[in-house]
Amino acid sequence: MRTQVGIVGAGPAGLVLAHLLHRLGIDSVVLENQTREHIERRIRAGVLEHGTVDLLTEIGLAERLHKERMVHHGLELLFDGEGHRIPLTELAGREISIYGQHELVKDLVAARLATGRPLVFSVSDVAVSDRLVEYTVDGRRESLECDIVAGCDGYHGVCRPSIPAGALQVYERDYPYAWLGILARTPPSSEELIYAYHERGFALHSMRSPQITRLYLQVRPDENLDGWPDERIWTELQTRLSRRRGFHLADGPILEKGVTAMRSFVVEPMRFGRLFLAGDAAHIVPPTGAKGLNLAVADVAVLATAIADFYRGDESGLNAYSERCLRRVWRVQHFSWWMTSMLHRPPDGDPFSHRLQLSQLRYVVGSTAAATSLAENYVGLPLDWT
Ligand code: RFL
Ligand code: PHB
Repeated sequence: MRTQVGIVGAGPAGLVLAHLLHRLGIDSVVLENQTREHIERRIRAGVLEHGTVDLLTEIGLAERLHKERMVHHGLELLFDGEGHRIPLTELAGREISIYGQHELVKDLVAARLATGRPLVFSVSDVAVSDRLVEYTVDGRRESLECDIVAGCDGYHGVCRPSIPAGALQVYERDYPYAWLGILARTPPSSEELIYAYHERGFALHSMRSPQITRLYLQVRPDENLDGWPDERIWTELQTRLSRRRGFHLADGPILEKGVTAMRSFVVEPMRFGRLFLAGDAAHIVPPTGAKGLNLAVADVAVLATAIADFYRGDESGLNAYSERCLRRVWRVQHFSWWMTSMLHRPPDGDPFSHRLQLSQLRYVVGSTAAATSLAENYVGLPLDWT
């Protein structure tokens, strides 16, 4: 089989890239190692930047998103028992949207299938070289020749490891904590997201819809879910989200539970020959800034334009791809690391760090300049930001 662009991975990066290319008249084949059901049920991100929504709208993929999203104009920082609202839209001129990543993936899969172009699920033993992707499907070994391979297969994918060691520089940082996340059938207890700094650890109140709440707790990196029966989760959330005046966290049946590791990770360059890495395959941010999905979309917006130029005989976009993406990647890395460090309790409970964190939080909520900086990064810098 032959195609112009072989796309490995049907997450947000791979599927949005496939659409952008289709609109530019460029053919692609998308290969995914999971089933359609699996990727459409996988609970992950929830916050879409304004620029991400604009791009999806421009390419006709946002019809259901506009009907079902929850538009937010602010968020709350909670510490010392008091909540402080950061008015995002007032400070940064843009809003954010709450829309589950799995809902977006459903929309993207449906739109891809409607084009009639290949999206192959349940592939296995994927092997990637410069311009060739080999894989097994239904017991058959297949070869896909391409001009370009897009490695959109996430952090645990095969594309990045297929690049010879030594060709990539790796930058990474692990954090001494993780997030225990739950999805609960109960209406959100607040209209906006609440990021809470508490002496027992960070907690986050988020949501997916007027009926579904998404909540997170800072836990140890090796935390075992068996030690967290539902009752303990609710008690801990109540404690960390409590405040001096008037707040009640509504509980309800827990629909999903999971522990997510926290990591900052970047490889440079995001390219090896004609293999281009995009999204989580090239970089991971801790979830505190709500940036991973948005960064994946920003990468493929740059890649699609560069590929279109390539087919017009101009390789300069492909040559500049990595550098252009990495500028945004590092800005977002810094923001995500900063939010993470400000809001999580170090495991040793170091009192010096505690005082620095409180001081930083008071500064952010007390200074319009500091709050504006948070707001500008949180709602997302423009897609063409360099
Ligand atoms: P994905 O979504 O991991 O997609 C990669 C796809 O590749 C497939 N795959 C393979 N396919 C073929 N062959 C192979 N060998 C393959 N190996 C893997 C996988 O099955 C998958 O379908 O990467 P992509 O597209 O780069 O998208 C990145 C985002 O998914 C990720 O950054 C976000 O989910 C991160 N994230 C958040 N991002 C936000 O922008 N806002 C948020 O609010 C937010 N919250 C979060 C998050 C991630 C979380 N977890 C669970 C990691 C909250 C959490 C808890
Ligand atoms: C989510 O709703 O899953 C979510 C929201 C904000 C974050 C991370 C995750 O920073």
